[in-house]
Amino acid sequence: NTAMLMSRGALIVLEGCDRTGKTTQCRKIVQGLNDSGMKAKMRTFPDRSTPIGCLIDAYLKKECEMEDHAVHLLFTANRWELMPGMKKDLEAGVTLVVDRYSFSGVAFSGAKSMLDLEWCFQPEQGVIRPDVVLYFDVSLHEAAKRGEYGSERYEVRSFQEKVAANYAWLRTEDWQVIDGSKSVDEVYKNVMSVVKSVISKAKSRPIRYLEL
Ligand code: Z5A
Repeated sequence: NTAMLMSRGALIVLEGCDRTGKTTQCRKIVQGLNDSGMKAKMRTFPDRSTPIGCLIDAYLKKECEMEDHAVHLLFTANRWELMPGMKKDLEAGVTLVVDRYSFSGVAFSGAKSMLDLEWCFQPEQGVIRPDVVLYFDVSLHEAAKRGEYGSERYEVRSFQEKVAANYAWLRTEDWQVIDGSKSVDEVYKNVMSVVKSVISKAKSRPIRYLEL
């Protein structure tokens, strides 16, 4: 019937500082939805598989240097290049579960002294607006216990503190704070109840776009 044809997938974004469990939960959510017969796919930003993504990968691994504004725009361009495919999926009824998105872009670049948060947000305007942002809250102290920070750029405690403050600046009514300090299974249970209600609400709502 027409209602079925028109129902779209939901855009579900997971955000948070390092080691808060985003990737673990993204995988579990997609698996859980697929197991219950729902169409869902995982997406990760940065997507290191595209030509722009290759430049970002080299930058994060400190294989090259790049000017702060320029690399910020590459992270954003990496989202824009994937927008047509994501829109197509949503329109085909596929729910997208996304590991980091525009908010990482603003929170991380904005933690650099030269970049202003509003400036960082400008080029993100017009990307598809998430139906929900699940913000994984874990104290930096707790997160650090999950393993030493790696060797990639930004994996430094003082930097992560600034990132956390920037996330607070970005928070809107689209956000749901998830207590990521609980066990993997408890977090999954809490997250899934939000995800299911968001998917059902998104079905009849048109796709919206991000604005400042
Ligand atoms: N970046 C940017 O600057 N601009 C942008 O636009 C975007 C990103 C999109 C690369 O990201 C960097 O790019 C990132 C932001 C910046 N910089 N940093 N730093 P990335 O996605 O490749 O970074 P990350 O390294 O994803 O992963 P992560 O954030 O560190 O981890 P996570 O996904 O949140 O957590 P996890 O991999 O699921 O789990 C981490 C560990 O904790 C692992 O050993 C798990 O087994 C364990 N874990 C997970 N859940 C639990 C619970 N509940 N309890 C105990 N232990 C747990």
